[in-house]
Amino acid sequence: MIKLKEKLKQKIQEHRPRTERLLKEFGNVKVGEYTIEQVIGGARGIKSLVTDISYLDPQEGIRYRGKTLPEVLDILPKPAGKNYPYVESLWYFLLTGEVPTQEEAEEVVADFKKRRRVPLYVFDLLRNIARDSHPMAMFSMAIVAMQKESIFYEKYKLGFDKKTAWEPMYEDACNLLAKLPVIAAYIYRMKYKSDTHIPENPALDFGANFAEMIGIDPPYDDVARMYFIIHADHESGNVSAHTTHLVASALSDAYYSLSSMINGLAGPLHGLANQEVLRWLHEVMIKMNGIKPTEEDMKKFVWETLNAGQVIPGYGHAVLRKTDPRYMVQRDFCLKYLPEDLLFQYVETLYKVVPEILLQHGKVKNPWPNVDAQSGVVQWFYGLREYDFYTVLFGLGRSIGVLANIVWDRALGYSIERPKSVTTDMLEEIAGIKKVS
Ligand code: CMX
Repeated sequence: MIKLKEKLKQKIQEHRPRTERLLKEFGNVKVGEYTIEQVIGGARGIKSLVTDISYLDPQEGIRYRGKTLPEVLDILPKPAGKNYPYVESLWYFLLTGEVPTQEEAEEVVADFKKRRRVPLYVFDLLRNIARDSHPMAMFSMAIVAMQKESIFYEKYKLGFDKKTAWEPMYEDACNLLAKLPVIAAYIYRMKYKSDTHIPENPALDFGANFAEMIGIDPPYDDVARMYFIIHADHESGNVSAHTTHLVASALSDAYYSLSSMINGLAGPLHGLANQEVLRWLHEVMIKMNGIKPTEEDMKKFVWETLNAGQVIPGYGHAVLRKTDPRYMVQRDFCLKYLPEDLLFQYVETLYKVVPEILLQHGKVKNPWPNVDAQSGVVQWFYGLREYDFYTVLFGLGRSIGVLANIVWDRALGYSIERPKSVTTDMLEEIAGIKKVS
């Protein structure tokens, strides 16, 4: 058993009594109250999920295991000579809450390499899907196709044991996560690089192997690590994390759960927004004949989009009320490595004009940019320009957090999800405007 799994086992044993005590002794203590607006409005702000892996503060943004993103990027072990941490070290950190030593991180790197081989039938399947399918649809299908590999499912058939169910879930999560960069790179090269492929490199870690298989030279390996790490988790209520948790709560295995997550992430109000930002920017670029717009020009384009009843992709958030720190990490990266890049200049001009316009527009609760407003610029600069692939990158990163979460879901024996619905008549009665007969 590698050190990560031993440590996780110890952490689970330490944590279980806390959850058990809360349930047994304090189960009927009120957490909060909620309103009709929250019931109709997507359960916004209703506290009904538990995770210790990350927490999203509306003002400050995301913390993983209590640490801000700059802290996480600073403290986790990195490959020799690289600026960004091993993705595998984040996996260790999210699962255990402890920063791995270099040796512990590299043990996970070695473990993931052993789990990387993708069954041939996955490539056969991908080759038989219409080539113009969206890469997120391909990614989702490839993941669910591997369901027959699930160790959790096999163990379940022998008899479900609530106390040990986390172990096969952990094995599935590691097996699946290790394979995702290989699958994503295959989809990318098949769709956009004339179906030519680059074999995986057993010498490389998660991020670097993905970069090489995609066909982009260093420092893109560091870009990939940074990207995957900052997209990994955003507590449990967003569509991708919640979907994974919901599906897994029925004791569906990691393959079913993660495939569903990818489907949720593919929505334009969620992960697909990174693709939509680039599409929007390119429409502006065409209108500007490639010249950098003035702030006045940019204001005009933003108002045109709003007046057409469309959202400004990459702006707004259901929880955040400040600029997303994931936006800032990437903005700092751009200021350091590509300050003169034209696309970055476009995004900077947007940052200057959009918040004020959205405030004037008067609908949004948060006029500030989210992660998706900035992420495509970095990818575009380093040569990954097929922007309908960007949400696959997001999906790869998000898999780290949501898989860590469902391992803990099984460790703590969380229940099958089943919120209650009401009818409109009932809401009208609660509001005091109608009597239900
Ligand atoms: N441009 C224009 N209008 C916007 C807007 C934007 N960027 N963001 C929100 N609004 C509108 C909403 O559509 C809503 O309008 P209606 O009342 O007509 O329905 C109103 O402002 C209030 O919305 P809100 O409470 O501020 O935001 P929500 O919690 O409902 O939605 C989000 C959050 C992210 C879906 C929304 O801000 C949005 O659509 N943003 C653009 C898409 C985007 O960038 N998504 C990525 C989010 C990050 C991620 O998950 O990847």
